[in-house]
Amino acid sequence: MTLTLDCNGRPLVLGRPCVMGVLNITPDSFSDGGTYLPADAALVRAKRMWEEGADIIDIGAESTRPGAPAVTQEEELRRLLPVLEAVAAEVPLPISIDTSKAAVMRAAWSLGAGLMNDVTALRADPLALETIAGLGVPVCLMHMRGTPQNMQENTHYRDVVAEVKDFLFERVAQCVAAGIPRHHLLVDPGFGFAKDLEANRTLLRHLDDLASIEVPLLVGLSRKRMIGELSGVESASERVAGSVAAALWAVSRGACIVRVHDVAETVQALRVWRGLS
Ligand code: HH2
Repeated sequence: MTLTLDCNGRPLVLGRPCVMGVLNITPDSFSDGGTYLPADAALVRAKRMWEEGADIIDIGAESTRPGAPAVTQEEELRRLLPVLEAVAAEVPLPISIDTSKAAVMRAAWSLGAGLMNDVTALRADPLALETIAGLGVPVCLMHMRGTPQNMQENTHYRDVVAEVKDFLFERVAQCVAAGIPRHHLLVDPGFGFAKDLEANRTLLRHLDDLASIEVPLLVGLSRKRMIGELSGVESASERVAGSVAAALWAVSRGACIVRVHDVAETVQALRVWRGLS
């Protein structure tokens, strides 16, 4: 049976691998910081991703790259709300919000956002669990240790696959206990979040082990440092082909949604991959 997520009235059909287009409205994101900070540029980018075949757009107003400074709630809302309002009015796709703050989740929901993407798996804000349960909005729970400020000091694992799986199992159980329906949940191993190249590779090789959580899997590999390390390409914006290769690897091992900066290239690759499978 095909699972359809109701994202605030906009359906996200998970019957085939879906493409989540990244829209960073930050001055400091690792690969596109500053580019889409002006609201008009962000809207143009969102429309473009829709035309290119994205299934959902993920808007982030706070960078989570290693070492990125935390952003206040006021600043996050100031960046996010005008862009979200414009995108929700002009692009019919479901909209995800990359945030860890309950107040941002609530404000975004009231403007039409339909999925919350929390890199802290609803642990950073003590009100986040009850906010998600109360709104009835789907949520993506991601694995990370520490915070973006200190996570790369904490990359040693005894068994990274078991640890990430146990963490996600436990967060899913906590969400269900708090009243969030299981069919509103997505999980993400968090590539590059408190993980070095070896940990990322091990997780990718064993991605299908995470199927036992029985919650759809989202992965974000696009342009990340590991793509640079594996390909030898220094500049993040030039890691497109490597990112597409990694996305195909991930969907062939069970990922339902790939979070990407390069929508057209990923959509084309996935169409060919599906046509051949
Ligand atoms: N990666 C980033 C941000 N949010 N969310 C999920 N669920 N999974 C990810 O892998 C993930 C994420 C980092 O990428 P990006 O948004 O491009 O950079 P920055 O955090 O610097 O804005």
